[in-house]
Amino acid sequence: MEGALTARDRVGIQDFVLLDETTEAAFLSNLKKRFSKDLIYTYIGTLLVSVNPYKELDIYNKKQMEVYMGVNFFELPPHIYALADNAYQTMLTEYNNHFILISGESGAGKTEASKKILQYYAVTCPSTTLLNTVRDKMLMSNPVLEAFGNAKTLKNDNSSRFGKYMDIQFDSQGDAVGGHILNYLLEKSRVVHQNHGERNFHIFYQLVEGGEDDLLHELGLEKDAQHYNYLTQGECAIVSSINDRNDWKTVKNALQIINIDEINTNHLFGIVASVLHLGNVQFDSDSKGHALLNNNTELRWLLGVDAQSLQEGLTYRKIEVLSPFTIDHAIYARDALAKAIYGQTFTWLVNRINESMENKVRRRVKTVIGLLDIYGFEVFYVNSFEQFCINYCNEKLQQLFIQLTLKAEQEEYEAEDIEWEPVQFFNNKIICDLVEERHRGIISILDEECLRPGDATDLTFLERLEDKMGNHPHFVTHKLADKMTRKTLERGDFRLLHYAGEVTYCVVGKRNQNLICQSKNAIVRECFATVDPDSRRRPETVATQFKSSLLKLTEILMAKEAWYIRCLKSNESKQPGQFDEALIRHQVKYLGLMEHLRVRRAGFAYRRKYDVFLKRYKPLCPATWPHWRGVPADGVEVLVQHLGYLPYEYKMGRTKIFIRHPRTLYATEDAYEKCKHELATKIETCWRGV
Ligand code: AD9
Ligand code: MG
Repeated sequence: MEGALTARDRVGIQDFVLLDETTEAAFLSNLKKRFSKDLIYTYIGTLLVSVNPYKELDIYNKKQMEVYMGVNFFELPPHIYALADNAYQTMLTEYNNHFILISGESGAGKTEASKKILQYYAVTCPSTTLLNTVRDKMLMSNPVLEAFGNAKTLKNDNSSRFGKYMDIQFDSQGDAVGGHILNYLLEKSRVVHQNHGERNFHIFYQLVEGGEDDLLHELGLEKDAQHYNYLTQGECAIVSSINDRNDWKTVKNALQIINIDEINTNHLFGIVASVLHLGNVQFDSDSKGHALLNNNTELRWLLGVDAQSLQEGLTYRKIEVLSPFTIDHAIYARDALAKAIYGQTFTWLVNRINESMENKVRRRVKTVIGLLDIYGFEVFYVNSFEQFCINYCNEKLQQLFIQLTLKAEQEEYEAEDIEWEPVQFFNNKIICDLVEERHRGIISILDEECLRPGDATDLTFLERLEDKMGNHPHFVTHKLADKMTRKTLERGDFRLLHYAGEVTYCVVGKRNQNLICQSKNAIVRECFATVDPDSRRRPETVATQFKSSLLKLTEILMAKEAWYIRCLKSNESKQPGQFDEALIRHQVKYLGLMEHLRVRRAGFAYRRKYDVFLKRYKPLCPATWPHWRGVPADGVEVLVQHLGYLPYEYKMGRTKIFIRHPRTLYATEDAYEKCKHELATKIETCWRGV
């Protein structure tokens, strides 16, 4: 009977914590019910689950933002604005730093989510003209970085090929006054090579398709992507979901807003054009097998570089005397140069963006909210060094999530003597260790092989891996493949059983990519400023640099209060309205959502130190106001009794009160807000005395 349907039946439950049963089937059925009504957001406590709708929903606008401003989390339907607002309000009341970790596999909706959060702060934070200028710059950093750092892959038409952590800086009044970006390992190999069905970075197509005739003429470019080797390998220069011409206009406008002047803008496009010209440089071999440039004309477009030395750089190796390259070497040098130029330009852009977003209002930055949007876990038919780094990064973030939620939560209950039914979960630390452990992990072995003079090859690397890791439960080589997974493996491959699924990595070339920083080619070497200037120390490989940067990132994040958005990909074919149950079940599993739900249900959503809780809420009870003379824990007990908390709703730990459901705290907070105005003067007097 239609009329008898409750809201719960129609739109599902908006917080999984309130589900009648915590089975995977009940979880998926709730998610599916909501998705079919275009309700893509659902909570697990304060964690936000988001399912990619693959269609524009009319829920992201100023009106919606205003609805969510300052409203308690659970009073309105789940929304990304609610999470953004709650992080902001908590920052204001507790004067602490926060970060929002957005995770999920490639194409799940992380980048879209991070943009929506940034828009929310840009629109809803108090503003002045000067502040608005900074906010415009923060917003406009997105189209620029996406043009240079995103590309079409088989998984996502706008896939992030770099990791991004952005701090939004606030002053003591909660005004957004500045921003700062840290970027992580750009997938530079894409500049020179794309797999079938994939593209190079968007900016190349935007320039060629959208660039004004004068500009293209000046840069010696054809108005046709098909003309360029670096743009045609994937055989999909034109993509129906992408409008390169419009995007070109957006990017040019955005460059202006982030203060890149005309001269620098011209230089920037000059470099993009140079990379395309470089890709078209071809080599012939002479009678001795040495490489010769066969097309000299393209070199004149390589701006600012002396053609003679470039020619030598591309065809000769500098040892004591110049020694000629073979064609393979020459192509390698050409591609390495293209990647280096592009990589350096990307770093330069991030630096310029940071300068433009600097806090210039001379108000001290009091707190920050960090937004983390990285490349998602991905598995392709052929997976190489890039996928290894990307998936390792995802593994680290999963580990951080586990540490901050499942593990820390359970340890805290133990430390606080709170009765508790432990929840089992898979801890992926074992896989992180396999990759990064000092002296024993894959990266250490890769380092040793890269820096070992003489006879190291891709296959000796694989042999050393087999020796060291042979028995590891998450590592498989072709020798062990049949036994463990019954799937065969090529001789040059190894397989890792990641938290999110198994990935077969192709070893060939893994060492080469690391060796670029040791290149004998003077120009290539110059472009790699990361090589240690102190030549007595051995240079760091790309993998080791990446490992260190992730370690630093973890430290940055661990010092802040965390909020989580777990993005789920609804289907592989990027279709609106399709809920691929098997695909979603797999993600729910590996993201640990069921475990998170169990911990949340069995546990307590909020906890506060006794003194902090008492200090804030003591005006609500005559016995604790204006001063409580005993120990804070006793004061809190008296206070919550007075407020009518039921025994089930809270527990008293050693140093903190634990509150089971956010509603209880929100009711208390509402009462506090009401009485605050009446007591404003009294509170002030009292706090002065504390
Ligand atoms: V990757 O790891 O960078 O490859 P993301 O960042 O997780 O990936 P992205 O945010 O780029 O995925 O989303 C992929 C596409 O899904 C977008 O280009 C949109 O077309 C679509 N999408 C994602 N989220 C939403 C949404 N909230 N509303 C509508 C969305 N469409
Ligand atoms: Mg992305």
